[in-house]
Amino acid sequence: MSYDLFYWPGIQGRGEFVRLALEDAGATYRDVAREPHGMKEMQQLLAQHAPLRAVFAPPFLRDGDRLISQVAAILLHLGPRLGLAPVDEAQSLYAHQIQLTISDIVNEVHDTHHPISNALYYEDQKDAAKARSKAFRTERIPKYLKWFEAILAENPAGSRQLVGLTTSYVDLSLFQLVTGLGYAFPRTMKKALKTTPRVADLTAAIAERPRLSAYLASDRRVAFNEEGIFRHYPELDGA
Ligand SMILES: N[C@@H](CCC(=O)N[C@@H](CS)C(=O)NCC(=O)O)C(=O)O
Repeated sequence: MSYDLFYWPGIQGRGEFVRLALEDAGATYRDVAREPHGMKEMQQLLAQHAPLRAVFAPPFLRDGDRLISQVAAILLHLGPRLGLAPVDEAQSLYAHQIQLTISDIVNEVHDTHHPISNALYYEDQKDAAKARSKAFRTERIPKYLKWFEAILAENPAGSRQLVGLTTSYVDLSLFQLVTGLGYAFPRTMKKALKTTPRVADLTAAIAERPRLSAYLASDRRVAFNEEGIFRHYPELDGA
């Protein structure tokens, strides 16, 4: 079984949440847009509107004749197939809810550097970005992190995973979220993680998973940069 992942080359972006699941499971997959002529293939798929195959934006996944977009939907599809999802139906839905919440905060992260429009440069919306980031740092990061911390604390099976007994795709996504926030807002996150030790421990443990640590050290893992979702602008971190 091989999957085709479609995502913009040169950034981790939202595609990375999918990539981490594929890599952790040791799945065979093509990262199509990183291949020669792959961008053309991606653009052609974006332009089609066939029933059950219309996608609005990358990332999207091709699995046989299925085309699936939206990170949370892609992971809902992939999770059980990769052995990275709870088997129980209620837990599976709960994992999906958590993943959708991660999509929500990812949108908020994006809006810290592009609060007005994607069509404008960061430099053209810097004042709004500073105001937006201040609220994000002081209100939203603590609220989200405390929510994840409480879920971990209250998991009856222990705080090594968000849902159920074993690691699932949401744990990998929480790792990516916390790592990305640590890149973008290092001052804020250094303080915040002191008050959410379970989130910090989970993030560290995920990075040690054998296939994932090999991936993170490989050149398949694009470095964080100022083109992606998680961007480091010191002025937005209250510096
Ligand atoms: N909610 C979607 C967001 C997808 C999205 O915004 N993709 C970005 C790249 S990370 C994009 O290419 N957007 C184009 C657009 O919105 O016009 C998801 O989680 O997959």
